[in-house]
Amino acid sequence: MRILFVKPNMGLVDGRPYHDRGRMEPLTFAVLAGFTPERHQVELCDDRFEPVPYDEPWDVVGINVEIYTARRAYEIADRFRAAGAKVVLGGFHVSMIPDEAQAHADAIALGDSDAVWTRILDDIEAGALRPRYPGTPCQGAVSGIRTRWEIFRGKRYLPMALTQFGRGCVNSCEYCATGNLYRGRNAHRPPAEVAAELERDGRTFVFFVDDNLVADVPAVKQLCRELIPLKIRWTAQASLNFASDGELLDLMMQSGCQGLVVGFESRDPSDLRAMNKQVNLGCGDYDAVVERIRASGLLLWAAFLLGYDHETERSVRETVDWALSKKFAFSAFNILMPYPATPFYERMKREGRLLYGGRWWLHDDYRFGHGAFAPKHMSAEQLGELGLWARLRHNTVLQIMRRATDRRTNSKDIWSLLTYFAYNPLFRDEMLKKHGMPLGYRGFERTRADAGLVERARDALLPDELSSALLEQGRRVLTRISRVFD
Ligand code: B12
Ligand code: SF4
Repeated sequence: MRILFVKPNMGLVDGRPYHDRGRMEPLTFAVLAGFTPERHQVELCDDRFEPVPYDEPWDVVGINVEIYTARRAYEIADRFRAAGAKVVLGGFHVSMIPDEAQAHADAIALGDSDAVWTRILDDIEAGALRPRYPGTPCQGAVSGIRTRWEIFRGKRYLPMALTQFGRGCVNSCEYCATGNLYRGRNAHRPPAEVAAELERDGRTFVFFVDDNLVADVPAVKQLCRELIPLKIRWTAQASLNFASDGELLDLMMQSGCQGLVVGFESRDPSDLRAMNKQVNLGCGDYDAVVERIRASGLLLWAAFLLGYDHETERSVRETVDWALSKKFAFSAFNILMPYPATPFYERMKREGRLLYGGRWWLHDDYRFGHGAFAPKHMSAEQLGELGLWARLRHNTVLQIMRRATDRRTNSKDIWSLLTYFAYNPLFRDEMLKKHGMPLGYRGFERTRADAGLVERARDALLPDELSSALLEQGRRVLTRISRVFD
């Protein structure tokens, strides 16, 4: 059979497809390709930068659906179904609220779908496709993965290989889709298998996409031991408790860890409690934890969640000032969003605080970066604007330069400095570009993003030409460095 995988875009910016220059390989499809029997022909279309081949004859179209891409995913699904292909939808959003996706698909796959994917293909061949395929539960070991990165050949992504060690998370934060889908469970691949795969493919800069790499500390220590001989560089997402284990931190550094995305989320203990973020509450004073991490030299990507019930305009400003004082390499100031089927979503529903009829991700009037529930001490509009303000304040030219001077982390060596300068302008540009974007394409061909807001924001920042020049320079050098390692 001819199978097409589609990674949908989010929407249109000023009437044209949003073009994300910071896009990463869609790992999902390298994993599913590995579970596709050899007799089938597999192709990938990344809607984020390629035209969708509607006119070609496909037997099966498999589309990944996340909350921000759901509208676009359904548009694509509907067109392929009208043309006669069997459309299968899967991904986080489908797993959280299956009934919505079912209306746009011949079949949906729920949860981890590795082995299930092979069965779906067999059933299509046998003319016995069922509407719904429950995935494998996240228990025991994750086995059988053979990541086929070759499906990305000829396509342009950031120069890093995505892979996954473990799935799920042992925590259950109120707002998080992962915590709810996996219900506090975590399972991982055999560490030696992951290392062998990276070695075989010669991947030298790796991003472990695990929601929380340190969910199983003994396992990740073993992974680090397996990675040491490979002499690669890697990054990952990890919960803050990694910093309390000296042996873990040492092993991470020895095995090539360059930096971590870490969720600080809030500096207010009451809000951390409301989030059910026990893991952060148990880490003690943030200043002391950050000092410990800084001493190791890791680049930190600090993530904050704005909008919990004690949040005020003032607390947002204080959070940004605190982040700046820590000179984090990167910071993400995400606004709290009600993801369906999470306890936070249900609470907002009970309290009558959901906006856009509770289905913001499909609503004509919703725009990327805007709030979708009524916060306690501000309006949803204010929350969106404060989020944008926080990102801008962290990324003015002065602040980017000032943070770069941290000799213990951001400029501790040439690699760190180049990474810092390659990615800061890139993320800044992308963040501005997509703010205010409508989701999906249909009906928005001529809609502009929040032009006024974004233009004002741009004026407050580094001139575009300079940021692009820095970016290109950084990219070129990084590419050269990665060639040396290859
Ligand atoms: C890596 C990652 C990113 C990367 C991007 C990766 C990329 N290639 O572009 C970065 C950091 C840039 C990112 C950004 C964002 N992300 Co993100 N991301 C992830 C993360 C951590 C891993 C994704 C991954 O590669 N998983 C590994 C693969 C193998 O697993 P998988 O995709 O789940 O696929 C399996 C099954 O779901 C299923 N499946 C999936 N698709 C399909 C399709 C078919 C046909 C079939 C049969 C099966 C199937 O089979 C696969 C194998 O078992 C997930 C969390 C997670 N655990 O998945 C969040 C996650 C997907 N992101 C999320 C969000 C919200 C975002 C952002 C909006 C964050 C923000 N505020 O800006 C942005 C926007 C992304 C966008 N769409 O443009 C949410 C989505 C929530 C939801 N309900 O949909 C998640 C679930 C995180 C969370 N806990 O809330 N993200
Ligand atoms: S620690 Fe992170 S991945 Fe785990 S449940 Fe909380 S927010 Fe989700």
